[in-house]
Amino acid sequence: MTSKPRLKIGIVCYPSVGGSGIVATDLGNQLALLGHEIHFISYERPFRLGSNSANVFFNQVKINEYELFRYPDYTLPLAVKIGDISQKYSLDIIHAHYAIPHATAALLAKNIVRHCSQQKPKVVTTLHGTDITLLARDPNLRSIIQYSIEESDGVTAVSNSLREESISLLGIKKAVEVIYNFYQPKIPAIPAAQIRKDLGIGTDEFMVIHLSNLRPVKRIPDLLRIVAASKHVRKLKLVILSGGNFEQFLPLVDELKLKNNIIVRENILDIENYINAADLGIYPSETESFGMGILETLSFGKPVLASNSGGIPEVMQHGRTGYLYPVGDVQSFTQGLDELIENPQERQKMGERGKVRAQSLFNTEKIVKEYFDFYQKTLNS
Ligand code: GMT
Repeated sequence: MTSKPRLKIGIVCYPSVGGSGIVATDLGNQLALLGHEIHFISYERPFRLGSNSANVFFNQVKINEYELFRYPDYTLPLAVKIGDISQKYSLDIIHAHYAIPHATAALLAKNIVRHCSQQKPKVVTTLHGTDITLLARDPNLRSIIQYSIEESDGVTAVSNSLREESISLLGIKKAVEVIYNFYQPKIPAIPAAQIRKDLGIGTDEFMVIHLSNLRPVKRIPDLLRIVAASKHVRKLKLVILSGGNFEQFLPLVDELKLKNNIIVRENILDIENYINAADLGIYPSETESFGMGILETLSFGKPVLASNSGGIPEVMQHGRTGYLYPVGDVQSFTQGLDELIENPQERQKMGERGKVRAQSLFNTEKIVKEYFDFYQKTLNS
């Protein structure tokens, strides 16, 4: 960061174990390492945000529950907090991750700041997926999402697929730039053999990994059915690193007689140790604008079976880094799983290709630079 300006950036994101919050946190951390001043704003400390460092600050939004209001409101106190932080630290950029309520609150904050001071922060909004694919279909939310996108100073989407869907679904005129997600794999600190032993997975067993928040869009019942239908089910262990409660799936686990095949770990931070110990990843989602779990799995040289849907084909390639199947095609997923269980050489080749692809297309330095350039472009517009 010799000649580049030091920016002051507010990052507004969800703190929970979801892709958008994780990407926002990693982006903020990386920008801070480059010398920029980063102010996270959310109702809780983001999941992967460590303690405050020299350039990283967390600002919590407090919500009051007034008896007068039947439902507590988050958007207004969020807007006030963004405005306060923006004025106090003279933010250059307010980067809202997820259209609502973050972009909406950021726009309100920008107007408050302009009203009270000479400052003119720019609002950058990153669309992450369900803010478009799910919520923009809701007539109660559609126009506010449309407005929040059109009024942002700069808009990005995490894949071409999401960009196209945003434009066709909302008819927006705003330019939407695609900036892919990135992942900086940490070096596993625990040997694969140790992790497998701790999980109770034998050396002759096959470990499938799945990382997600278990929402309906992830099609967890399909995941369970794929494992249950495998002809190698007796030596299969499915390890789910979950950001949600798995209990709702226990009746199906029982029905499919998978009690001894499933290992669930919640809110895991050292995902690298688990992915590194796995043989393959499965992601049968209804759709993914990108699929962070897929990128994370590829990054450790593991092949992936996933749905041919949304932005997933931009992240991985059918027949090269794993296999893509139509959504819900449990039978084909199972065939692919069995094929790769039986063919370790092919698995290794695919895994290596996936790792190279992850490192070259979705590496941290490249993508963080794209965001920085986008901030500069937006500031100069
Ligand atoms: O995975 C989720 O459902 C959470 C959601 C979120 O907003 O946190 O993830 C979305 O954003 C991620 C980060 O950009 C993408 O990797 C996910 O594909 C996307 N989820 C969907 O499109 C369903």
